[in-house]
Amino acid sequence: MSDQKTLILVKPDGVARGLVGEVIARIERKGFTVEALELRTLERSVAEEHYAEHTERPFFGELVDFITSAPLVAMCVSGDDAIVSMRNIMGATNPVEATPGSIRGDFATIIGENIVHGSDSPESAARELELFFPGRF
Ligand code: D4T
Repeated sequence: MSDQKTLILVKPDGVARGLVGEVIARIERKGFTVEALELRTLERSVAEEHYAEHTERPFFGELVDFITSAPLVAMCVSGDDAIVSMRNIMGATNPVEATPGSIRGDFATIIGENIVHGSDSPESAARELELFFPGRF
């Protein structure tokens, strides 16, 4: 067990559908803490850096278009093994494979609009938290 911090995003589809409260409720119900929270529309440069690992993928352009299209909610969430645990709460990337009871399993149908993002490793969490909340964590 280790105390971890992770970057969680409620993506533009989740904000537009009014699911911010639902996502936060699940985070808090689990026993995790919201350490920082910001509603913002992402600049293209930040989105491209956030998704840098996908630069060569065919869906990269659409991904950046989508994530910058409207406001999102960025959060730093902390708690015991928060990185893996939040990935479990979110469910599989593709909502078709996401278990019912997970956020994506309960609220999403397509991979391009899968409601939430969560860092996938301690290295990603450190990089992403610095990108969204520079100098704070
Ligand atoms: P994010 O980063 O949004 O939390 O997603 P994951 O960490 O769960 O999954 P990912 O990095 O593999 O994908 C990033 C983002 O791209 C979208 N996507 C992904 C897509 O539109 N088409 C695809 O084929 C894949 C693999 C969904 C999430």
